[in-house]
Amino acid sequence: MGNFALAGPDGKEAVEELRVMGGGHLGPIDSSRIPRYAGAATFARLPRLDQVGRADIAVVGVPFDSGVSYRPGARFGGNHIREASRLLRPYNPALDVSPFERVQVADAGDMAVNPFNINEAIETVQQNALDLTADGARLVTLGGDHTIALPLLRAASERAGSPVAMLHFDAHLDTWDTYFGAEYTHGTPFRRAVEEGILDTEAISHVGTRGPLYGVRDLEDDRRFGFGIVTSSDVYRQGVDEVVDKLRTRIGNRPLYVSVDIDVLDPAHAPGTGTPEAGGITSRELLEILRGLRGLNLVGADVVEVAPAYDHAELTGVAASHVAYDLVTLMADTLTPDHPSTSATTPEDK
Ligand SMILES: [Mn+2]
Repeated sequence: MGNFALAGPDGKEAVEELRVMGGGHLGPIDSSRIPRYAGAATFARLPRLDQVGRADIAVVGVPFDSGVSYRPGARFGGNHIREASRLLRPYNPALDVSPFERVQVADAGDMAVNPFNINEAIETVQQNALDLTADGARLVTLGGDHTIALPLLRAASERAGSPVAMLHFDAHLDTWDTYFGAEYTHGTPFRRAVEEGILDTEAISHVGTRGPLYGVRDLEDDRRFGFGIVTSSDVYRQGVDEVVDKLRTRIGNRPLYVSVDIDVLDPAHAPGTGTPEAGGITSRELLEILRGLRGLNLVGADVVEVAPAYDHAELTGVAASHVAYDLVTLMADTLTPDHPSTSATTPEDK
């Protein structure tokens, strides 16, 4: 019998036999039996949502970049991240968690958003996010440009039943008011979110910001909205542990949304993005900060602004896929808090 990577004569049945199973959950395609580079890509080679019926965590793409102000191309980000995620393995040693065994994780495919009408696209993302979370699933969204964070936050706060805390990893504030008179763009989602009352302004922070602004007023406005700022320089000068302590103190046990604009990374780590800025954090620093969020009530997350046309050697795709993997792991851990650790190692021991 030939092993067909996706659809062969034996179709779905054959593929499901070739998946890693654990904890009663259908896991990734077994890469010891079907090479990692074979077949159509889903995130981490996980099953599609329609193959499992329901998921505890759904990874979903939003191929939309009509809100960008500089280089376009993030509409191709989701599939680029999926392609780069083929090398992810099922056990996350940094957190001592096998996320796909803890809970059912599945790839929900892409939302079909209108590229010619930003307002309609925002409505579609919001409605699709509500539909996907109606049964209690949590979303990790692959962008797409940062415009999509606004409807995703609306859905997250509706599901949480309250405004949500947010950690926003980005080179930029994304709290500007308008561009060319447009209110809904990739540089304005978090000002709109504050105006709409869907963020808990006691617990919102930017991490990794840097680069020139229009004026000091940008920072004054941002502070007035309630944002705390950990700049890229702060991460370098204070270090990951101090930064994590500050962030955790501010967030407490609130429902937390994490939005990762891949341009938070230095262009050396993530060249494939639309508005690159020199002097960014490293992918190691980003992953370490994320891992430091363990135990917080992560209700939703996105990884946005991956624009593969500017990528080299899949650098940006690999970074984004690992970020998404750690976000999935944190969420799986949050959803199974009483799960016994498989070893004596805890993050505190490191
Ligand atoms: Mn952004």
